[in-house]
Amino acid sequence: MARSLMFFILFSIFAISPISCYTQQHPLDPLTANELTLVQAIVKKSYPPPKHNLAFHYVGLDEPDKPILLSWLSKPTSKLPPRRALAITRIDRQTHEIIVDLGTKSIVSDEVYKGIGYPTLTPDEQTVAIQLPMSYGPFIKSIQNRGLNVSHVVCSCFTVGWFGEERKIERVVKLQCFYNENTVNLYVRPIEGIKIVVDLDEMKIVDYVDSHKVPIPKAEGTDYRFSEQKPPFGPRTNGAVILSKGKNGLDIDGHVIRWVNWQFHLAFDARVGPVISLASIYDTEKHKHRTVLYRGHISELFVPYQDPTDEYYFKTFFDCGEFGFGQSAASLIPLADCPNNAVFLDGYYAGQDGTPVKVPNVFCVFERHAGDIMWRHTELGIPGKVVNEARPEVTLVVRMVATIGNYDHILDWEFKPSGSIKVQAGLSGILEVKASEHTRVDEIKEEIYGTSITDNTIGLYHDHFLTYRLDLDIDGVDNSFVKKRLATKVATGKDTPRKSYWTVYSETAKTESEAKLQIGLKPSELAFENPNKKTKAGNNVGYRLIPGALIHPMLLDDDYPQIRGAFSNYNVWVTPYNKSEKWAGGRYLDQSQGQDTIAVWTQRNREIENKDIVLWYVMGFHHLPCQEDFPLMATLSGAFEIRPANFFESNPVLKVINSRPPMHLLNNSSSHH
Ligand SMILES: *[C@@H]1O[C@H](CO)[C@@H](O)[C@H](O)[C@H]1NC(C)=O
Ligand SMILES: *[C@@H]1O[C@H](CO)[C@@H](O)[C@H](O)[C@H]1NC(C)=O
Ligand SMILES: *[C@@H]1O[C@H](CO)[C@@H](O)[C@H](O)[C@H]1NC(C)=O
Ligand SMILES: *[C@@H]1O[C@H](CO)[C@@H](O)[C@H](O)[C@H]1NC(C)=O
Ligand SMILES: [Cu+2]
Repeated sequence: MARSLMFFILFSIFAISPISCYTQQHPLDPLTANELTLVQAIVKKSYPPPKHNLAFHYVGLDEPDKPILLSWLSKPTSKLPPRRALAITRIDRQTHEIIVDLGTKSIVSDEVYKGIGYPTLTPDEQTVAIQLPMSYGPFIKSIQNRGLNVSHVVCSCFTVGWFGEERKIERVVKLQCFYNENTVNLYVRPIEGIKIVVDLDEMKIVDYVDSHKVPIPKAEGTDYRFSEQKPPFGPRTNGAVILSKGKNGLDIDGHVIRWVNWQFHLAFDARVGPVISLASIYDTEKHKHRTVLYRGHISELFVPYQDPTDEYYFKTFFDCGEFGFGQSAASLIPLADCPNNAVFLDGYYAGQDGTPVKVPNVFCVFERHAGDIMWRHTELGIPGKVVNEARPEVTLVVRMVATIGNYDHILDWEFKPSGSIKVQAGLSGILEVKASEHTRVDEIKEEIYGTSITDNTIGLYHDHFLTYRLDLDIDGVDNSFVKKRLATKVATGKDTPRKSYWTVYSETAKTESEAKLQIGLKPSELAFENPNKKTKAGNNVGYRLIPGALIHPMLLDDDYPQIRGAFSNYNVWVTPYNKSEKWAGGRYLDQSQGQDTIAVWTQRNREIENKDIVLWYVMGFHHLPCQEDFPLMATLSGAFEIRPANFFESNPVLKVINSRPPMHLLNNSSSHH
């Protein structure tokens, strides 16, 4: 590999030094197409097909241990930390975890995973599996019996979950099929009454039952392509035209992104999509970059549907672990998914045979001029004088969209000059629906587990629990989690007419159990503080969590899906850093039994005070479908933010310098500062 021949002119984005130089490869860079090919070659050499049945389910960077990376960053040399890949493979019906050293081109370790659960499905095996019914006699007969044409049937793979069975030995999925005649919106036209189970390792149908018929919802009004719409049209909007053109202050150097006062590393991962590392912010008073986030990414998404009947009960999905957000990423559409000033980046993941697959435009990075106010004040209190000051909010957004079957998940990381990082998730795409005999709500007598959204169509109730892993390093590695509880106090003094006021009780969480919180129920502020660094006023340097899109689970604790998705039991968890604790629902989600969730890890109740700690934040939605979600839903977004709180000595954007917007876009030269 070229890596060993490379020259490095080194610059640490995490170091104190503001000097910026060119880096050829950063230790956190995702595997390149060449590196993926190398992993493929090395593993194939040990398990040559066709002698061995070999499939790659995940290949990604096995990033250096944090202490090793931090020490390299503090004193970068031309000798990079060892560059390694993790390959999760299925070889002859067993799951292998293979670590490959890309420098020595050798396998460092190869362990068979004998525990519960299976790796992420590959897109390739799903493509093959959904074709099986098309040549399966009983299925063709079922379709003909319904008066349908097989050439308009498409199927989709659904993971089967776990419902208290003894350990399963087969890696199976269920297929559900849809009718896409006269529409591309297949998901709203399910063919009910057919159960198809496929063994993915054998790649054959192992169970088939045709139990009943339900009319297929009509195609009319389901297509969402502009070319298929009929009048009346509208509303008319200005589309994606925005004021500011060009790259602005954005500097993308390999995977290192610098913008205004932020710098961070952006990597693509097949399982979770965007990974933000080493985010630090420049402090103009201290003349240095200060660390905020060592590593942040979505960890898991749990989507339990609420129809407990035989055909739908198993729909309790884990989209990152079962399907992979990165390998399900869509290519972003310029001027629609991202504005005209966006810069697009590509991503690579390993296909099932190990060959790199390119996802063009997997990320876009753009400066956002949302028209919001960063800060302002009008002062009318000074006689004979009006002071009117305002500054526009300008931010940087990193975006990826993961499309898992019917749903589109828009993942945004937004960096604000004020020091905030806003993490937003948007949902769009198509509802999961069930066909029904009924055309109107008033005909329905039985429980339908959803909303009747159009003729013969029920949008099923479900939840989206998104959990994020944020390894915060607030101005240093060791931090504490401080709960600032607000409580009403009775005013007793004789010198006040007030009966009450509120005050704050701070409590530092000593162990993991003290950091498991359902929030939104009682007023509190949650802070991540560096107890080893103080402001001039004597406060601990810190960041605060601004929660959003709060959600609490509704299933019983001992219900099987909830055991598997136990990370949704709390909105906030704080754990001590452990490199292998990345996936809140476990590494092997397909048919998992909750054996490896954050609820299990935290039973150790480890100490978290003044340690390298990790925040896990769960946000989401109880989705009670409505008619506007049909035939395709407008984006529903939720977000949380981490925001400086006693991190800076004072407002860090007081002295912001805004450059003028391009003159040719202004009619009047009235913009000034
Ligand atoms: C089924 O659909 C295909 C493709 O549209 C068409 O060519 C074929 O004639 C149809 N078959 C029947 C029996 O309608
Ligand atoms: C890291 O986490 C894994 C999984 O919870 C655990 O098995 C391992 O012992 C942990 N390592 C340390 C050093 O705590
Ligand atoms: C600004 O200029 C454009 C192009 O010359 C013109 O179409 C538009 O009406 C003007 N807007 C205003 C508010 O004068
Ligand atoms: C904007 O341009 C118009 C037409 O030239 C002029 O009458 C007006 O005074 C200008 N306004 C400002 C604020 O410069
Ligand atoms: Cu939903």
